Amino acid sequence: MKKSVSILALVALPALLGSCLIRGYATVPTVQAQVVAPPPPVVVGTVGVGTPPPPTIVGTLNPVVVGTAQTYTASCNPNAPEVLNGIDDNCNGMVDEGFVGTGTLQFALSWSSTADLDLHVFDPNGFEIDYEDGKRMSPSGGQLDRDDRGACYTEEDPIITDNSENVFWAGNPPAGHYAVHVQNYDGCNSPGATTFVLTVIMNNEAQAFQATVQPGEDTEVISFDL
Ligand SMILES: [Ca+2]
Ligand SMILES: [Ca+2]
Ligand SMILES: [Ca+2]
Repeated sequence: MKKSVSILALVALPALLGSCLIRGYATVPTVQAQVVAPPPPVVVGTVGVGTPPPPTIVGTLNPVVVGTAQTYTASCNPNAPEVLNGIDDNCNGMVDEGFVGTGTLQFALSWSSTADLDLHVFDPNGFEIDYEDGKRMSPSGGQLDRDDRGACYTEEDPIITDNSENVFWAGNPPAGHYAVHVQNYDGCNSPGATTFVLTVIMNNEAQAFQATVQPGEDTEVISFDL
């Protein structure tokens, strides 16, 4: 009997509650929703705006003189115009900017005879950058963008003679060992030794070296590790 009562109570209770709930819903007042516009986004930084800073090599340039080269202090004047001559005329840590490529790492060669000197840069991967076709640009990003043939130029190969050559990395050069050679490819009416200046620039800081090279001679001038 108790079970019957309990069952009846279970059946009846939801009905009673349901009716209460239905009446309760009917009395709930209508809520007027208010749509509020979200606040405008706040710009915290300037990521992606403007020109990114140029890459900077982490490390110190400490070239080691391999042969008989001497350190060389080039004269310059901050008020002087930069001209194409393989020298940093205006003391801004870039050689011949506006005429040749500059960057995080730059090698500039200049000389004063009629000889045809050649700049050779060996990068850490063993790639030799020089004037030859297929060797002017290394897979690591180094590039020889100026070759000069001294007085050996011909009508078929009329290269203006400013006695300067240039190799540069616009981006970050690879870490490792670098070696720089200068070759006197042909004296071109200069039978004796030719004096040259090799300038190395890293992060706009230049170091220069002076040496001589005989016609037909190839001399390693400096090497260093980055
Ligand atoms: Ca300069
Ligand atoms: Ca110059
Ligand atoms: Ca040359």
